[in-house]
Formats: sequence, structure tokens, C-alpha cells
Amino acid sequence: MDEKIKKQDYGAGSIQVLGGTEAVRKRPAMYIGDTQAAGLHHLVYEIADNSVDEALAGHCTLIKVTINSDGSVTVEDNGRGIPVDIMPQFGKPALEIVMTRLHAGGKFDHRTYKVSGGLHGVGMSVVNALSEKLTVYVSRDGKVYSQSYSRGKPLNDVTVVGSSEVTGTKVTFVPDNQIFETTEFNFDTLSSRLRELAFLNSGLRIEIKDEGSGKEHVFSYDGGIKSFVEFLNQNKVSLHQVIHLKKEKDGTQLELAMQYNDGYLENIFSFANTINTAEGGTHLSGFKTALTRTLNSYAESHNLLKQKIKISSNDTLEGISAVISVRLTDPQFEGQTKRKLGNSELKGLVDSMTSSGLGAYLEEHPKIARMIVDKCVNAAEAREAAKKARELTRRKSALNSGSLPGKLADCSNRNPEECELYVVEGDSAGGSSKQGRNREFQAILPLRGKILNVEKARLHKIFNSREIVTLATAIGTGLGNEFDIKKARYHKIIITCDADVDGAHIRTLLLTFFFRYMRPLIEAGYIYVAQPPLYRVVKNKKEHYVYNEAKLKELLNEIGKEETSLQRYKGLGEMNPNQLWQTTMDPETRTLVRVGVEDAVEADKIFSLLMGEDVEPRRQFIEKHALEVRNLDV
Ligand code: 28F
Repeated sequence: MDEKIKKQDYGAGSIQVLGGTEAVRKRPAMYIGDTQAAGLHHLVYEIADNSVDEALAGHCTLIKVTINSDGSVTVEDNGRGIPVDIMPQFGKPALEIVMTRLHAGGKFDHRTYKVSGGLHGVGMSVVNALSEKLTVYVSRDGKVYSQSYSRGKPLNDVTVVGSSEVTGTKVTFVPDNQIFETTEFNFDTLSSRLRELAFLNSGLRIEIKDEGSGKEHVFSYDGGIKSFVEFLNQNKVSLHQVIHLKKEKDGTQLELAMQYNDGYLENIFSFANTINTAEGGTHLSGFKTALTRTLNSYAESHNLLKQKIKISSNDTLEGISAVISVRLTDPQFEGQTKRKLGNSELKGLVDSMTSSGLGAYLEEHPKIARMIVDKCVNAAEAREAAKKARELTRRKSALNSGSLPGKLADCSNRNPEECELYVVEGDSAGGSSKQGRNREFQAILPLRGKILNVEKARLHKIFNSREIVTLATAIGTGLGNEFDIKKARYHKIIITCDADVDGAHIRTLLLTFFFRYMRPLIEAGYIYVAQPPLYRVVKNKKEHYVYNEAKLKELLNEIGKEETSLQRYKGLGEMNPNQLWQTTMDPETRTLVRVGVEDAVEADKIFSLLMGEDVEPRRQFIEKHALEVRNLDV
């Protein structure tokens, strides 16, 4: 075959190779951010990015990611396959060079936007250097080529291992446990990023599968970020069609999709060159400024500001779901995790593109404009009213009084790291757990009845809910803007509800509340769900506590049903203090499930679903997951 033609094909001449990958192993954080879970997952994104580039070049339609049972990960695509012909300047196949040499632009904070298929292969050598073992398969020209590596060094030459009628690239790697603090991949973490990639590259199909658990997802969205917003509002009541804008100015592209729902929460995702800027940055502030100004000016020019209260930025963000995606040539990522866009020129650019685009949209859609403005005016008025109410109640508010709630049976230890707060349902459970606990480090807070559904309430109502104020005061962190995790009085907050429908509902209400208003507690790993037993089985004076139906079956098979007494616990109140201690509170024998926010989008969806107004999807969800609800691990 003609080498010259091939070279032109993929621009091998333009590839800038900087040398070996020793530097990567010496300072991995420079290349992947850190060596903890985030950096570990970054390895997968780095490989998948190459497939995305191949898709951007118009040659790849499918990416598959698999977490294998042995803990390794496989990423494969149906692109053209990495070229395998010999590069004259190295005397080695292009594939080996891509896999083993550091390329310009591969640095974590220097990753630049590749318009289409230019510099891909970048980043692969970084992943390879940080893998205990990596094997690549390339299907190309009717053959399958392969090469394996250990810590970035080839174990063999590129060899033909088979034939193939299709083309593509497949990489399987085992992250190096000498480099990473953890080498366990989280399905939900990978899944949420891959879903984002599918939204940001419409038409691309991305499949993810966990061989261990059998979980799998297929992501494929023709509508791009418009579909993303529809997805965000999927279990909410949306108020209008998604507003979708595409603009370009001074070489910067902006794509914006937004839609209001009837709730009060802000849900905005921002991206720069498809990188999730979770900490926001100049593009996000440009958008917010423009949104406030455009809505105010529409309201003024159409005489919609009745009480002459100006709409504030917060008013425009109530119930908004939006995705802002910018593409620019030289993105600067700032902040500790490099997830904040720093380019100062972007604020003005995004502001002016949003203003003109949104302004025009509102003029063309007066009904939608009117509804959005009314919603904002309504929010502004509620904010004013809440401010007045707050000033009135401030003096008597428990949140500011510094004293602890009367219902709290506190522990004597004052070191938060050692202290636990059991939040229990009702006074009777409160009574037995107070007697059963170890009062040195275990505190009890009984809540009466259902707590407020925060999904359906505005902030001032939440601040006025007695149960919520009691909870926030007992925990010590305060709420909303005043929230301070350093003030947490307990590092374990244990939700303990009955194993019935009411209990499940209260648990969900509490989790929703923590998720929406005290999320740092979940992120810090402070929130737990207790697992009280469902049954007490006694045979020959021997007691067994059973935590689920399956285990009950198992036990009865083992010990036999005859002359066995079986007690089903309907509530914690039915257990005596000693039983409660043994089964649910003794750190030696109890089981706690830690609540995590692995996938904020997924969790958000579940909460909207469980707490929102749409009855039908909720019924479906509960039917589908009825068996898991006891362990709802959001
Ligand atoms: C599972 C990970 O890495 N897919 C990739 C390609 C395709 C080409 C390519 C990659 C090196 C010097 C460009 C093929 N034919 N999946 C992947 N698919 N890299 S990485 O080229 C790398 C060259 O410059 C490719 C023609 N041109 C490019």
C-alpha cells in the first residue's frame, strides 16, 4: 500500500510527539487531575474522548463502555480504527506511537477543542502509562491488530490476531493500583458523564454496561441539549416548549436550551467544549446576567411589573432547567478541580448572544414570554413577602436562638466525629430508642408525623416548618445560605423509619430535604439509613432477627417452620429498648446504608418523580422498584 496516501489520510505528519510517558507516572495529577476516584474515572473519559473525536470526524456512530467483572474497563468504537502503518520518522506503527508517546495538547488543563478529527489519539498514552495492563485491538483493512502494554511499555509488537469485516478501536485496561487510591469504577458516575456526552453529541449512540451487576444504559439523543433539558424536566410539569438558541460571535459558539417547570428549583448545567463546568464560570454568569436583564426589560416594556418590584436573578432561576454549552478556541479552566471556565471575554459574549437571542424569542412567542415573566414577578412578590415575614419571625426563630430543640435527647460526647444522631419517626419509637441507646455518643430526635414536602414548597415555607427547623437546629448547620457544614454536631445522621409505606414516605421526604437543602451533608457521607429488622424469629429459645423476605425464607428452610414463633415488626415502637439496641443501634451488629449522590441528575430525577405531582410515573416507579425501596440508595 502507498504510505504517502495513508499519511495524508490521517495527518500523521502533523502529530506532535513529545516523548515517553515517564513524566505521567511521576506526576499523574498533572495529567488527570488527581489519583482518587475522580482521576480514575477520568481515564475512561480520556479514552472515550478519542472515540467522540472520531465521531466528530464523521466516522463513528457507536461507543460501548463495559465495566468487566474483573474490574477492568473496555471502551470500543466503530470508527476507522487507529492507523497501524509504520511512521517513517519512528520506524514503528502509528498505533504504537499513539499508545506510548506523549502528545502535545494532552495535558489535563491544556486540552483544547478539536473541531473535527484532527488530533485524536491524544490522551491514550496517559491512560496507558497509568494502567497496570492495557490491550488495544484495531479492526482495519479486514484485519484485527493488537498490542498489549504494562504501565505504558509494550509487551509485544503490533501483531495481526484475526480478521474482521468491520472497523473500529477497542481498549481494555486495568488501572494501576500503585498510582490510584481506589481502582473501583462507579457505574453511576461513568453513566452520568456518558449520558452528557450523548446529549452533547447528538446522534451518537453510547452504551454502558456493568458486567458485575448487569446494569446497563443506552444513550442516544437526536435533539442534543434540547433533549437534555427535556430529560431534566421529564418528571416535572414543564410550562412551555424548550427554548433553543444557537449563536456565534467572534469565533465563540453558544448553544442554549432552557425550559421552566412549575417547581422552584434551579437546575442548570454548563459546558465548555463538552467539558462539564460544574463550578460554572464566565459563560454561566453571562447567561444569568442576560436572563435577568432580558426578562426585566420585556416586563417593563410590556407593563407587566404591577408592584414595580424589579425581578432579581434569583426570581428568574426558580423552576428553570437549562443547559449552556459553549465552544471556544482557548478555554481556560480554573478552580481546584478545573471545572470553572475562566475566560473573561466569555461573560460579555454569552451575555450579548443570550440577550439578543432570548429577546427575539420572547417577542416572537408572546404567550410563553408572558407566562415566564408572570412566574418571575410572582417569585419577586413572594420574595418580598417572605422577607417581611422573616424579619417578623426572626426574633422568635429557633434557628437563630442558639438553643437546642426540646425534643432532642442529646449525647454527652461533644466531638462531632464520634457522635450519631438517630432521627426517628414518632414519639413511641423515640421513647424506646432513648432507652436503648448509648447516651455517650448517640442522640435521638423524634419527628412527629410527616415532614414538609420540600419539592413543592418555597423557601419561606420551609423556613417556617417546625419539623425542618427542629432538624436543622439539632444538626447545627443551619439552612440555605447560612448552611455551614463545619457546624455539624454529628458526623452520622441516621434516618430510622418503620418498614411500612408511611415509613418509606417519610424516609423519602427526609432524603429529599437533605438532598435539596443540605446536600453537603450527603456529599460528606454523613447521612445514613438504618436497617431495622422486619421479623423476629424464635426457636428453641434462640432469637434470630431477619432483615428481608428472602432471608426469612432461607432461615425457615434452615431451622424448620415447626414450633417457631414469628413476629413481624410493623414499627420500631414494637421493639423493646434492648432489641432496638441489638438490631439497629449497636455499632457492632447493626447495618447502616450510607446515602450518596453518585449521580446528581439521576437522584434529581428520582426525587422529582417520587415527590412531584405526576401520579402516573410515580406509581410506575414504585411498582417497578417496590422491592428495592427499602434500600433506596440515592
Ligand atoms: C476506544 C478508543 O481511540 N478511537 C480512535 C481513531 C481513528 C484515527 C486516529 C483514532 C494519529 C496521528 C491521527 C483513522 N483513520 N477509541 C479510539 N479512532 N485515531 S483513536 O488517528 C490517529 C492519528 O494523527 C484515524 C484515519 N485517520 C484517523
